[in-house]
Amino acid sequence: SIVSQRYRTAYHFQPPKNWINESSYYRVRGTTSKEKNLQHPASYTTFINISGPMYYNGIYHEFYQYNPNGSVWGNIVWGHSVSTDLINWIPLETAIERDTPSDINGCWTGSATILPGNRLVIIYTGADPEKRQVQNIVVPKNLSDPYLREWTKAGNNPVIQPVGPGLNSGQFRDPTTGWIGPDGLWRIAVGAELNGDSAALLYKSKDFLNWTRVDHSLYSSNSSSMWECPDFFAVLPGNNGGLDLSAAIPNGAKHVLKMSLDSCDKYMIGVYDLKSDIFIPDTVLDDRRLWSRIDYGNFYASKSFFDSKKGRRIIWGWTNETDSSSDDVAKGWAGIHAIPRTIWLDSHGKQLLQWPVEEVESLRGNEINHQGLELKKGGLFEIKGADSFQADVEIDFELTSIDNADPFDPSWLLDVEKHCREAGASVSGGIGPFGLVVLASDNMEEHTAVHFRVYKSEHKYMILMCSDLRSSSLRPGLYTPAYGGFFEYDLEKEKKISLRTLIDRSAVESFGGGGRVCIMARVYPVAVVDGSAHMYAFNNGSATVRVPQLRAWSMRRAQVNVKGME
Ligand code: DQQ
Repeated sequence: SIVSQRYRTAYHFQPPKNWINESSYYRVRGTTSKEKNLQHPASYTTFINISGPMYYNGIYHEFYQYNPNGSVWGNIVWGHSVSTDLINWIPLETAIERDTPSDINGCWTGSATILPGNRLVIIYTGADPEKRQVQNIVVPKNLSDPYLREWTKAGNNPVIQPVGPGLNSGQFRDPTTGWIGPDGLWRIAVGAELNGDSAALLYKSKDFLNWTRVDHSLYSSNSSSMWECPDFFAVLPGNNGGLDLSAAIPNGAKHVLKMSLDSCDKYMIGVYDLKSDIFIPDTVLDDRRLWSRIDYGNFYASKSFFDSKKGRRIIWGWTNETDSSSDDVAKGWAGIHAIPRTIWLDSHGKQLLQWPVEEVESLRGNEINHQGLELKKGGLFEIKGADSFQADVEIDFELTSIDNADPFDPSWLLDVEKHCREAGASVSGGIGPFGLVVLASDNMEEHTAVHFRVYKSEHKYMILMCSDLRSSSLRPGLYTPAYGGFFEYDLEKEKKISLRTLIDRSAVESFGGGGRVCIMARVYPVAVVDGSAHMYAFNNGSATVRVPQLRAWSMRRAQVNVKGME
């Protein structure tokens, strides 16, 4: 149908047509997936989060969770696609099916680990006949198949049972990639509820098959009761090269613990103490609303992996639909994955930075380039010539003075979305808002704004970045928040604030301040049609802002899970 074509993304990872996501709605709308399912006949499948991403023998693998035979969340198995460039994907047959007692009620999230001798193993969560969550192993059946289509389950599955005092057997899932300790033993962490706290439980093994639980957690917190999809990896401050967890971690490295909760992915930076085998965060904030986020928009259950081809760490998240369930039926598909991002630690060791993998630039065509623009208060510069539905835009904003910055109020950090609603794109401030308006109709009735504001805190500057969806569509019944995040910025040293936005029909994925704040969003414009949308750089702040460089490209369509002739 028309609806399905106009919102279907052109270069984000998504399932083949007629596959649908069901589990998203209870996150954003407060309805249960069950309620949603009751509204529809059982004739479509469920597309959920990423599992076990990896690079192995020249091929990138992306596994994902889906329900092959029904509209009810459940029956989860692993779909599988492969790629040589992380952008174009070939769909393959299901990799892990529900066919043993230890996964009969679902093959849930897991991770891949490359063992010495280039041996490959995946550990994943299964739901057993009693719906207890257990951890299972699969290995490739035939290593001479470059795509690794078939997988063999270990005879001793489940390799980890949900046993031990205080452990909730229904909240015990999503094992991490393994890392090797100085004693030569493998470790993994598993997300769990332990005595009512959220925990990353720690397990050890010699051979990746026989596991023992370590008597303490890698880390736990009483600020919530469960973490999904924990991710644990090492990073070197200021070095955008990734580290391989299957090798010894160099001195000076820090560790990151990522966890999924509250509909978003949060992280802590700290030190992994090898002696006591625990993760010690640099700062512990009791109020989890203040924890740093991988992405401040629609992005959940991400997984990272070490890419030995290019020596980088890549993180990947899942983005659900935010239109209505009947729209999903009309579209015949739902759910996408964000563009894979290189992830690394800034030189102060305080904040993760992310950037779309360079391969996405291979889709760029038709470069638009402007230099030396000046945006006075109320200034609006139309960016013409690029495909406004499929574009990659990079803008540098340069402040002419930082004296006008309004004072920062730390209480905004508790609810940044509220602040973005109050400090919208048309509300003038000292410095900012300035930024980008995309998918705008002729009269601006419909538009999505991505913008910055600069605030002065005691000894530093705080930059607010918002991705405001409130006017993104004239259609009712959509989830249209004003997403937002803050980052610290040394404006005395660096006068430029960069914005990069990937526009992909119903996706607007933005990277502020060189990847300090990332915001993934879904939009469903209706007034603009192909060729009719406008794109602008704007400034509504009192202080003039310069744009030393603005580049935009039209983005070609990628081959994403295209079956046969589509
Ligand atoms: N969904 C999976 C779990 C994971 C959650 C089940 C995250 O393994 O914790 O489909 O979306």
